[in-house]
Amino acid sequence: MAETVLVLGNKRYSSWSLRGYLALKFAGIPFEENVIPLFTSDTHNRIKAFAEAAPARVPLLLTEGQPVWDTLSIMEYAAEMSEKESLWPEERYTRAHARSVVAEMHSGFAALREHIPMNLSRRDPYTPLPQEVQTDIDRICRIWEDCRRAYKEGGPFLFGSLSLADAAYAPVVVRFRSRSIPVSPVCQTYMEEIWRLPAFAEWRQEADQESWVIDQ
Ligand SMILES: N[C@@H](CCC(=O)N[C@@H](CS)C(=O)NCC(=O)O)C(=O)O
Repeated sequence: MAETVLVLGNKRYSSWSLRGYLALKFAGIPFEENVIPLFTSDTHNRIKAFAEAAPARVPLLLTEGQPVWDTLSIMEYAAEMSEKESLWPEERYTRAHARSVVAEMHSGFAALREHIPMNLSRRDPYTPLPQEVQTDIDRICRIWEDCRRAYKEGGPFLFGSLSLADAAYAPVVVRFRSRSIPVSPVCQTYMEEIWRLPAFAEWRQEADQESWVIDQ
């Protein structure tokens, strides 16, 4: 097996996998991918076969002969191993702010997740939006707008230059786009920046080639 392997779910659907994948790509860490189809009768066993001690969830990183699981841990590992610039902002409070918005993504937005799962092959408007979904959308737009206002001098991403916060919110960009969610011009511009990222473009190309499609 290669030195570093990232076990992923289907690229069309696996939002957590996309976050882990972008974190490693942003960090410039070379890795092999192993894509496991989700929602099948042997998904559990196929993931478990990589690491009995880890939960049967993707993404799962195998490196240094050991498993690293849960996206936040994979992101932190990527940040520590980054061969390029830091994946967290340099300034201490800005770094804490970035960790806050990543943690909020990791533990929150249940309504958005439930009603608008990531699906890269879907393009149809969702109307009317349930109130709890609109509340999640409004909160995310507030986060993006606050970040863009505070850090716009540093570049086009949430914290100016590319950071793990952008990896965390990339699947939200897919969700908003797939269901034509109306957002402010600032949010729209940010979404376009994420859409154009070379690592994300590669992911989308591979997602398009996946033959296995589910209806969701
Ligand atoms: N908290 C975990 C969540 C990971 C997760 O739920 N992944 C989904 C795919 S996006 C999964 O592995 N599903 C497989 C299954 O439930 O059988 C993380 O942050 O990595």
